[in-house]
Amino acid sequence: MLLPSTILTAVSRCLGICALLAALCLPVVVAAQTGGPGGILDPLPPMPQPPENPLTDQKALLGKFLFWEEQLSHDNSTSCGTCHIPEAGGSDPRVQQPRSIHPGYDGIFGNDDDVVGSIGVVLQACGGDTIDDGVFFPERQVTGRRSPSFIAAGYHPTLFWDGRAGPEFVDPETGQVLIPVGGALEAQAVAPILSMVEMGCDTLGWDSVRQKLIAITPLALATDLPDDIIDGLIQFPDYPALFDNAFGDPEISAARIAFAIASYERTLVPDRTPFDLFNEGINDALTENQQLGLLLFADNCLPCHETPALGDGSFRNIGVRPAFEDEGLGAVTGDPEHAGQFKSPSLRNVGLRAPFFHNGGKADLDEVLAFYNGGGDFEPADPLIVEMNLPNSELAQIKDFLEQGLTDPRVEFALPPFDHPTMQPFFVRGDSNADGAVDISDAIASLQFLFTGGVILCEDASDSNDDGTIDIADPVALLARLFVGAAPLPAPSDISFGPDPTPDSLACLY
Ligand code: HEC
Ligand code: HEC
Ligand SMILES: [Ca+2]
Ligand SMILES: [Ca+2]
Ligand SMILES: [Ca+2]
Ligand SMILES: [Ca+2]
Repeated sequence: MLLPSTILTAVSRCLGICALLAALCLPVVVAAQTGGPGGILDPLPPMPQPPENPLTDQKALLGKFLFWEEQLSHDNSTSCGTCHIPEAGGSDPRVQQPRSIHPGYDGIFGNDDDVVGSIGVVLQACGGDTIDDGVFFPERQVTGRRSPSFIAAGYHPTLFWDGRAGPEFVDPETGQVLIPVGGALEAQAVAPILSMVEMGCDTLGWDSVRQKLIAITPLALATDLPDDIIDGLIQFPDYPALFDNAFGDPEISAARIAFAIASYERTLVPDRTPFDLFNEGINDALTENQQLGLLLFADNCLPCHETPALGDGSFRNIGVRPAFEDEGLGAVTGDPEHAGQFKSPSLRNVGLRAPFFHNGGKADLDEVLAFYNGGGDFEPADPLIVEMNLPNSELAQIKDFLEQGLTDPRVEFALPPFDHPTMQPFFVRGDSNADGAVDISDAIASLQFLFTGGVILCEDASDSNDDGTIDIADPVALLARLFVGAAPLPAPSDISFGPDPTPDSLACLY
């Protein structure tokens, strides 16, 4: 078999720059022979679509509305997109927020098994009463795993870190199998909406979701609507009209919600990374350093990341944490062989997505590479995870390749088709100085804002009494809460982080 030109270029550059790396290049050439005609790997194909849900522009448009629809959560706070943002590599950017921590297996905050999860909803009865969950109450709950990317997820036959969604899609309302194979995106999409951690309340059913969608104005809470959404709203001002456009009649069902969201996700193909351009023969799309990183990646990482998506969706225990803490696939299949196995995800746009792994346990790519270099942190069951013992200079090259070479600029900068509305900012009422706590210093910041020209990032947070204006009554209300034991401030109160439920003209620049 003839070697593709690009890999020859890469190899010769490698040899040219550093003859010492020749030994390293050899196995890469072998790997390259298994690749496609364009270069090292086959180009990213169109996203697979099941025949039962063929992709149409109309369904994808509805899916885009639904994916970014905050009103799809029972408390109007959270859309799919709240936890899955393109600019964050398809994951949740709220990781600096201390409230994003889940206490992990031991239930105790502040130690090694803690997880960087995603902030969801307060555990709540659908009638409105909050429920003390003994962990997060009265705050919002946090998912027990890191939010993975929704972009390129459709290349995996099964979804979630533990593979519990797909390939079959069963209609949650009728129990009928609607898609026997290839329906992982559909199967996944119906889960968060009713989940009482992510978007739902304890007894939420599809009838309530349907009634709500019929009644609301689409994307009424979102701002900066992209052009296709604005055009869509002009033609189809409500959800029945959008469903009619997508499916031929206005009926709203769980299956149709799933079909539409999955269709939208299938339009998001992140195939304009520097790596893709290099693979197409544009040799300077990757810097020489990144090309060397690619060779090292091909040599060390391809067994599990060798698909055009750069993640083969196979399940492995690579030793991120002891398997008993989170059994991953093992808990889904009940097979002890699968204990601690998690899905090898697509690495496209991984540079935008820190922290890493199913527990968000590695803060950056340096930590991920140190992890692989040492052969895992805990006994990896997978024989392919072995000490690599690469020098730091080579780890830096792999990092450069991963971080720069795999980032699609349209994802990073939210350009079409990755453009999207802006979700409501979350804040804590009373927290004028935005340090996460509500105390006397907030009253001072609020007074400085009023009288000495101090700056406030989130005016809504300073509007302690939520009357839509900031004046002396706000620090007074805050001081009453702090020192006279007055009732909690209006939602999102000083004890619960969230969006402003009452519209006003105040700005919140988080
Ligand atoms: C509160 C945050 C949150 C919300 C809201 C949310 N997700 Fe997720 N999403 C997650 C987390 C966390 C996971 C991983 C869960 C696991 O693996 O157990 C996940 C997993 C996924 C995956 C699987 C990716 C893969 O490679 O396995 C997809 C796709 C996805 N979500 C899409 C959606 C859609 C569509 C919605 C809305 C209907 C949604 N998410 C709502 C946090 C969220
Ligand atoms: C034995 C298979 C295997 C090999 C070899 C392997 N990986 Fe992985 N990779 C995985 C699995 C499985 C996960 C998810 C593990 C988890 O979260 O528990 C993963 C996750 C990752 C992630 C985190 C992605 C995210 O979104 O959180 C990065 C980055 C990564 N791998 C890079 C690499 C690099 C670089 C190499 C080579 C040095 C490599 N991998 C080698 C299987 C592998
Ligand atoms: Ca813990
Ligand atoms: Ca504060
Ligand atoms: Ca006020
Ligand atoms: Ca308000």
